[in-house]
Amino acid sequence: ADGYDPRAVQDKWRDRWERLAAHRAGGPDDPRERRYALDMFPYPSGDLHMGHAEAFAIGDVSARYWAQRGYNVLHPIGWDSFGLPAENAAIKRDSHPAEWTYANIETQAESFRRFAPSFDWTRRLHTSDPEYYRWTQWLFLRFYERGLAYRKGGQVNWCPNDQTVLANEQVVGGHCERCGALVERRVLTQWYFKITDYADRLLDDMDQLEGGWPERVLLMQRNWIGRSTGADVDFVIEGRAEPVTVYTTRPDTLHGATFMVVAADAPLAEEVVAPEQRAAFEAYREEVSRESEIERLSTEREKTGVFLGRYAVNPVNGERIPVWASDYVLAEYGHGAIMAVPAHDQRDLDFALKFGLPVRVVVETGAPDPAATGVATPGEGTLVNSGPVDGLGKADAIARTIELLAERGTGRAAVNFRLRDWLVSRQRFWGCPIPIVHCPSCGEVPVPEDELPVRLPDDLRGSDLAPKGTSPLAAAEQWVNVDCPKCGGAAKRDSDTMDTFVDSSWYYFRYCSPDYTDGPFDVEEVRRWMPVDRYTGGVEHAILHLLYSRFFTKVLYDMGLVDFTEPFKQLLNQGQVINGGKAMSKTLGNGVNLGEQIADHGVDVVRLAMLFAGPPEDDIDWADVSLQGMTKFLARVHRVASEVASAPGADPAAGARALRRVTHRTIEEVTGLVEATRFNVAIARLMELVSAARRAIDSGPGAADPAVREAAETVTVLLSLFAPYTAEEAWERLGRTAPVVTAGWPAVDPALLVQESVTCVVQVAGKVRDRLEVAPGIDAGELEALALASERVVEALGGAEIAKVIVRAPKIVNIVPRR
Ligand code: ANZ
Ligand code: ZN
Repeated sequence: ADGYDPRAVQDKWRDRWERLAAHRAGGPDDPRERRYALDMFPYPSGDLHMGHAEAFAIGDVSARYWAQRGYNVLHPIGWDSFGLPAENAAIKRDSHPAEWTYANIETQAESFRRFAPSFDWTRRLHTSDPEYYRWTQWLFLRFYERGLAYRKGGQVNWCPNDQTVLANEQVVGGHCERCGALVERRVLTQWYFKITDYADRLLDDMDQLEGGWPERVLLMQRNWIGRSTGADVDFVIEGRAEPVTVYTTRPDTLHGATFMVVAADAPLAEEVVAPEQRAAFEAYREEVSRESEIERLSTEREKTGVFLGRYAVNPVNGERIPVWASDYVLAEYGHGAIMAVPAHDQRDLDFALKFGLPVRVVVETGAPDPAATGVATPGEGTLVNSGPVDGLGKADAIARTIELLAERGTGRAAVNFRLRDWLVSRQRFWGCPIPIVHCPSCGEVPVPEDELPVRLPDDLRGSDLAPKGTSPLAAAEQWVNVDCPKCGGAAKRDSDTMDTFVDSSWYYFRYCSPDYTDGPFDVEEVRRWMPVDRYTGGVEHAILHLLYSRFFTKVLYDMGLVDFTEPFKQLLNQGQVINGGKAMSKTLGNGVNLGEQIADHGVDVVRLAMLFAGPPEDDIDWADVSLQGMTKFLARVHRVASEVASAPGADPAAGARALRRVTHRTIEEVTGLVEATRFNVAIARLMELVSAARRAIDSGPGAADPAVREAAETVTVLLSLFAPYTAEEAWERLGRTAPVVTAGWPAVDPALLVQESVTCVVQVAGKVRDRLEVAPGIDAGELEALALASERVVEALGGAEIAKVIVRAPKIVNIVPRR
């Protein structure tokens, strides 16, 4: 309607930006201060979708803002291109996973070009390129040398659908995070990264992230690491030489321990069970092995268990307590056994009431008797029935009990973590091969550095890749059989590949020197660019990816390769794009296609709508978004620029002062709002400035006024963060020859921010009689004179004599008449 079509100008500007290399990061000699704007790199699962568009629109605002502020900005892009979907697609299409992967990458790259985030395309990387995974393997070997990569046998999570193991982190509520299948437990030998060695540092270093990361993400990380403090207590088991150690957070309640529970699936249960109870125990254990993880962890479920026919001796009072096995105690936490204090722990109480075991209160909390109510009292109180700690409060009783245990050598203070080591091996093809050879005489032998990368074979396709329970690589004879690097004898390559979270744990280092061939990154370049100033991406990565990346950074620090311990100073989690109040899904049929939105409305309209819909952290309901409103706004900007275009440029100082004040206040405010990532409010301020410029053209000084040009130019530069194509077009209209992406951020004239007048209230005998507009710096004498000269004041006084004049410049004058 306004003769401006945001879609029409896209190709023209895209080509020009690319010719200009407008978004390329400066080299080592660039003297400007540096900023690193990082976006979570995409997985090439198809074309870009609405979620990508939102995340990358948000990330781009920071990058463009810093560039306009004169920083040397690094804003790279790449692909997280290993992973299962590519393999599944290859099986279905009888092709190689690379075909699907790289075709999708090209599709996404083309969509990105149109969507125009200010990427430095020269740094593009793909984690599935041998040039990249060579260094993933190199890092694996460094971890191996440091004892941080190791193999162990044990129970693992197994997805029966994807036919591969899963890390604990990839099991959500007992189901495979990817495909939703119910996860099984299997005993297998697998590779792990020893992230537990870093548990304390991963927690403590979070102090550095306070303020820069969302509070809830820090909380999620803390809970995931799950540091708990308490004591290890040794119980002698009758008829067994070794004592059994239990971990407890409440050593103060030791006198209330009335039985012990061992995890039914822990080797310990098998060891301690008495001969006459073995049959019952084995039947129970069989039952437990068929239960899913969800069932086991449910608190709703009735407790189950079996007596093991043994007694343990409480080290503080010599009391004999029965030893049971149950599924509510986990084999892999603490020592896989607990002392049960039913009065003060709900799980233990449920168990005691079910099996008729005694309940003894040892902490008087004032609440009713747990044995009668069925409700345990875990809170604070005074110790009773507890010998030497009677009368103490919880904290003192904990400290005293630990002292007593330590004196007798039957216990000690202890710390436990929920965090487990990171299981990194996967029995799938499309991932980074593990650079280890297994030799019958030498054992595990690292692949020599000069033989990296261990490349994936390119002749496996289709059904060669179908899940068989072992890696498809194990069946690739040519590939798997090698000479041992140490003894030269016949040996086999490790046929597992790495979890793709390994690939993504270090890609942001690689961006600093993507073509470097002497190591995973150029140490100097990383020193220059990192840590990342702002990392933008989805909250679904709040735990895993960020925890692993933090772990990698600390290992690199310990290796002396980097001089910082946290990779991301600031984290910005965008919300989701939903439709009609619900997440988009095939079943609901409420999906919105990004390509269609862009074809219908243009890139700028889609970007602006996403940024204007609310704060970046909030979900965007696409059903509530007004694309027409955004189109109209951009057309208004375009029209203002066009009308001003015909007017000659002149010194803005000569222009309408009121409009200039609005312009400069807008610059000031938008600067603060963008810094604080309140992009939606920043856009609202721009809309107000456009309205002010419109009014100045229509009913003010007109389009030829230099202040109107100043307003139009300001709008254009500020708008370039959000709607870059329209901004570029308007800038050209305004007669500027260099593109707006190189314009620089407008400077604020502080004189125009100063309030020019304030309202002074004039009272006579306490009643407001007049209001005067005065200069903020007016002196008391001048203000008194002005007030006394006011017609309304004279009228109110009615000739009365003045007793007193109280002046509080510049706001109040109070005149007191004589009575
Ligand atoms: C006695 C006790 C009394 C406990 C009481 C709690 C309250 P967090 O905080 O998660 O570390 N526990 C220890 N090992 C366990 C295992 N393998 N499986 C299930 N539960 C286990 O929890 C530590 C508490 O969880 C420990 O403290 C223990 O129960 C239980 F009034 O010991 B407590
Ligand atoms: Zn050998």
